[in-house]
Amino acid sequence: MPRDAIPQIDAAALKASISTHLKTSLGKDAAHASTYDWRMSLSLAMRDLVVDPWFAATRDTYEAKAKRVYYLSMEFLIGRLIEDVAINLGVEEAARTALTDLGQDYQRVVANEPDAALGNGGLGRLAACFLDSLSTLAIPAYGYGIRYEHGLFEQRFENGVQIETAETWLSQRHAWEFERPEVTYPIHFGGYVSESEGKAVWHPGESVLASAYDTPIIGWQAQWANTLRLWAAKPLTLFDLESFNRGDYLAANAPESLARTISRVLYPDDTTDEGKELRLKQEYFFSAASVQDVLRRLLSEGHALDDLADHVAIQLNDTHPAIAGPELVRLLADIHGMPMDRAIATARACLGFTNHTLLPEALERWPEGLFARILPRHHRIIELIQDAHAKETGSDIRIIDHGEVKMGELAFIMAHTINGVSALHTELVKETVFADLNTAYPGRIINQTNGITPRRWLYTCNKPLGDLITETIGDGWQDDLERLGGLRPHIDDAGFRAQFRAAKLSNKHRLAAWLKTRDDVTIDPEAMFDVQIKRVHEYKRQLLNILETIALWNDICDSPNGDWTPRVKLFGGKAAPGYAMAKSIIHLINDVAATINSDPRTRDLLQVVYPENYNVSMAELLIPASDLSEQISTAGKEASGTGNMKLSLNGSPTIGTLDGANVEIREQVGHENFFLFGLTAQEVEARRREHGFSRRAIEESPRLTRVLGQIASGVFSQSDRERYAGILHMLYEQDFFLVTCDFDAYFTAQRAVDQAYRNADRWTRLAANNTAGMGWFSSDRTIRGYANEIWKVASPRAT
Ligand code: GLS
Repeated sequence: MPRDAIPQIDAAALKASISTHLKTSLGKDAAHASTYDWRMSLSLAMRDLVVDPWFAATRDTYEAKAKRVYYLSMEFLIGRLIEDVAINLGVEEAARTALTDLGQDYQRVVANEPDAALGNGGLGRLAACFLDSLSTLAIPAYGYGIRYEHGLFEQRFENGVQIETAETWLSQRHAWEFERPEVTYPIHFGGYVSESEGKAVWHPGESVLASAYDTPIIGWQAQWANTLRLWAAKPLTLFDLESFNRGDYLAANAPESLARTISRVLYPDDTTDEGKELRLKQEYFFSAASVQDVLRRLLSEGHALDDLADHVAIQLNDTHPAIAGPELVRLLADIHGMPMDRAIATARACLGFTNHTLLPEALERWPEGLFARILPRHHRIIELIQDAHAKETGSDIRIIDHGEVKMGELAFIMAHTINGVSALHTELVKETVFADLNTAYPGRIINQTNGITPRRWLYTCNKPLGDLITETIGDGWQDDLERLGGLRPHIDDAGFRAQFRAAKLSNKHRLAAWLKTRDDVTIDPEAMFDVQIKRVHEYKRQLLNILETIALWNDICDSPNGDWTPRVKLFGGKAAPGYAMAKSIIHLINDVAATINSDPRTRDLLQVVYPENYNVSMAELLIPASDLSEQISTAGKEASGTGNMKLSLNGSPTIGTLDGANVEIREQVGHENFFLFGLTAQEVEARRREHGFSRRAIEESPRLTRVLGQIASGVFSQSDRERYAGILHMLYEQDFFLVTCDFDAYFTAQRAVDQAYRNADRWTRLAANNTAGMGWFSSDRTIRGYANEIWKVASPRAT
């Protein structure tokens, strides 16, 4: 590795660079600079340091003619970058000192950066962790996505009800990106297709321009940097001068507003498919721009299109970019003249597809009429793909079926490899959503269990624990996480356990202080911090958690002198704006919080806290401070989960079901260090078929009956008996996610947690065994799996 590419900079040099940027890039003098000005100056000074390793990586890739990975994703949930970049460059101390010398507080400056929230949840954050690992492993790669003007909405609570407002991260300059005005591609929609001399010609109805913005993604110790290329939609013609001259100003602006709409806002839901025309346009917009970019690069390097798969691996992050398949076929066949059959085979040889969910409502389907109107040529190409598939396999599975274009089938048929995201999920993919296609193409589905980057999710966000780990087993675990196993022998050492406890406690104090400052909420760091942070969805069962909270409250009130374990139940997460049931669950949690938190009988024993606007930065505070990780989804529904990995890695044991990656976490950390409860995926399926199962479960549980009675009688809703009628009706009549059936088992498991927590020493062993056992869940391991088994790529730096 060219170590000389790694920037060497001390505090004095960094300070000089920050001052120069303040003056020449921000146009401010220090006396009048705002926190924003300092933050931008620091970011630009650090961005300068990223450029050399970035160039070196590009040079090495070109020289080695290395194969590149192209990760196509509608979402990249990045969060803040300052600390991430500082840590990877190894300049955090220098930055701290430089800012202090300049009279500024590093932490305040860091906190000024808005989260880049270009994603909804796990799927988008996974993409961000993958970028981190790709750079750390020095694998040549591009992330391709959309430069949304507005990221995921901001959440407020008004009387407990979620209110959404637009997010505005781009109202300030984005410090990390480089605009590439020269990298643009026209993207077409609509119109019609004509044939001349056996060649199809697409006459589009409207067109926009995709314009590139590049953010360098620096890897661990600045050995390598890849590019995240985000596309912004711009008008092909900025302005309709003729309309303007006629005085029709609205019409004059039409081309611009049409184009800007496409990259304006992130769809705020990842588990339901809204089937909206704009969404299809977004998907095609970024897929088409990316694929054109890939081919341009390939040709500029002098490669032949026939050899595409030797140089290019395209990964489809869920079905959202599935249209990249037909687009690639269109470019190869229509534009470059490749015979259709060969174009299809050539495209397939470089496409991989990751499935991230079994929820049927998330599997994208488009009304055929809409699809054909917006993408007439692709509609025809998909028919040809379908014919080729039928010929090849003799299977009658159709991509276009009953008037719908099915993107799951399209992505599957166009990919050489399909992967699930945890062992259980992959088996269920084979048995359920893609059972028929699995028979038609045996062996095409493989597993790649998700992972998380330990740089952000331990080393950076949890300094106390990181320091203890380094002190105990030495450096090097940050990019070789399996070394955490070396902690195991130390867990028997009382001194180590005391330090482990102290690290956790200091993180809890930090969270408590933050809550006090931001929300004026007081929590006791000595209490157990019981944390459920994730999108709010029925299948994730925040409802189960809050019902158990009410039952616990009842029990404490009934036996005030019992040996109770003080708990703070922390919730964090947003509901999709159109998801009424999820919003009602949020309302209930907030209502229960208001009631319980003001009860003097239980004040010191039970508290419910739901800070507004959960995001990546809040996760970085909550995760290190957590004692207990709630992973309580209905078995068979959570494809993997990644929050489960972050919490366990940070010494927070799981209470959870046998779902997603929980299964593998439990294997790795040891069954005795995991609080298991609930029906298995198979039992869930069987139970659902039993008539009246939820009524029976409620009848059989006096605790649950009482809780539901309290909600019905308005105990938590100022006597409003109607407020939660929807939730109650759902639980009694349907309960698709089996909240009622798992209630008692969950309550019992929670009491086992209480008991374990009361023995501080025993709990520390549990927590430390979680940290020690989580090495396998580094996203470096996951990316190695993709690189070897799907992409067939290696680092040009590999010796
Ligand atoms: C998701 C799943 O719901 C998560 O279980 C999974 O961890 C994540 C990344 O694979 O993908 N699928 C989805 O549509 N949104 C997700 O977060």
